[in-house]
Amino acid sequence: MAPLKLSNKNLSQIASTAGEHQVQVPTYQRGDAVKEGIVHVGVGGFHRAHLAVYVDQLMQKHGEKNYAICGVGLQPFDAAMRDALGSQDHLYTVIERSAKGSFAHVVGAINSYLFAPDDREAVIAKMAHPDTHIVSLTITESGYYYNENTHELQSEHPDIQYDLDPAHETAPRTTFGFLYAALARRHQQGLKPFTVMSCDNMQKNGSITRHMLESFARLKNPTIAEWIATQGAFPNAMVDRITPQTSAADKTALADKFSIEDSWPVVTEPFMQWVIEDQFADGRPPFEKVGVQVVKNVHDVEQFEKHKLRLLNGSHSALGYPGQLAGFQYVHEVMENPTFNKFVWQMMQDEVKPLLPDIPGVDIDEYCKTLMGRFENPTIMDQLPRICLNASGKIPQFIMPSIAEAIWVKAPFRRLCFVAAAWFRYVNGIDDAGNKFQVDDPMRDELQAKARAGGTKPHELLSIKTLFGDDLRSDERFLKQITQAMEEIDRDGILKTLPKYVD
Ligand code: CS2
Repeated sequence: MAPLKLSNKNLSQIASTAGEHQVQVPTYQRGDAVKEGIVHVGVGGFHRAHLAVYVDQLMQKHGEKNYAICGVGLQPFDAAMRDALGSQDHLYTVIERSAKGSFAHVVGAINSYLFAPDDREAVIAKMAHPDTHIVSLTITESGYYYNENTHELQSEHPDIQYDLDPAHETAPRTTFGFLYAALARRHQQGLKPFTVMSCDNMQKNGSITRHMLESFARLKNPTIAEWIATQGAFPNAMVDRITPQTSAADKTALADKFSIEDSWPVVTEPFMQWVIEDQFADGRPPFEKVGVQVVKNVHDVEQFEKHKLRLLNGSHSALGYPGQLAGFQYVHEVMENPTFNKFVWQMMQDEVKPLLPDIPGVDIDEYCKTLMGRFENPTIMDQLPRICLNASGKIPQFIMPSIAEAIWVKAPFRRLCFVAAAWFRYVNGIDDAGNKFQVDDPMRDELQAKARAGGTKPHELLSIKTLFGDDLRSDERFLKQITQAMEEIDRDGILKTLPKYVD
């Protein structure tokens, strides 16, 4: 049977006449029958496999009608998502893959989509609308303009400077420009501020969002800044679901196996987790009904964040940069190499785990074992270039804090240094076989210039103040270990060096 184009009209037929496998479809009301209580900035694969899936379950199983999602794209490249979703009534398919097989379900939680470059005012108006209670974000680390060294807003950044200009108040570029404009309007209209809910992979993501937005607002209007500071809410959260980039083969497989024609499905793993602080300024959906861990204590969220960022994302970095230099393409392929497999396990067990706090009810060894299984999942085809993307926002979050703490308590960190050294090598964009690859990073030019100037010495790269604090640069033990790893990788390549870092 020819695949059916995903659309409201075809939904029931898709459910009843799917190909080899059954497909679940939304049977809840959408469109004007629901309110769009969440405006989400940055609709990529992760959002569509995570928050939107939780909201879909609330709508499907619990009759939720006040928190459908309006997606927002701020970047020119978001035009592709606008067109894909727009062509299929904002429906899309989530394909979960594991050894047990593939399961597909159609998600209807995204009710509409606004592309800011088309109409910036429409985005501000939507955020300011009384039905909007939450503005959620997956804008990646670089979207926060956070200076890792000073912990302040990069207020001199040209994008921020542009948005601070009163002439651009109704046509901003950055997330903070939009949030500010919409909040100022709500203030003027006597509404409550919406909750700003970061779903990005950053330690203290909520607190950072608060600090950055308040700093931005202070530079615009102290009264609004004060209102945000006292009335606003910025929950911290740990978010987790491995979501590779969708490939052409994924679309074909969906058409062949499930008879669905979807311009942009999402492939993901069965596992999903979200731990969020219960801090909301203007109400929230009953997330706990669909398995979200909503916790009262910010300290608890921070512990979960720390575990996840340092164990999961840190290990991804350990597979990503060295793996790509060694010529691998996918995470599971790197895991199939016995030396890499041991390396990642030993890095987690011997260097990362000892620095982490105990969380009541969490068995950290079980957590690490589950991670190994998730990394080994061959069915999701998680691409190393995805893992390596935007490293300047990742390594300072996922690897450097473990090194800094290990220095402090005099614990081992040579494997972590190997990963940092591999990244320093990676920024040159040439693998161990001499093949060039694309380095996708907002700081690429600066990183490459420093890497060239520094050769096998780390000092030049470590002098980038927005990424690395001063402490690392002056620690002899760290400098010795990272220099050694850089020299070894330069001389022998990753695959010959790696065994030296495995017991
Ligand atoms: C990955 C994450 O991009 C990365 O560095 O480690 O996208 C990872 O897949 C997610 O955080 C999993 O929750």
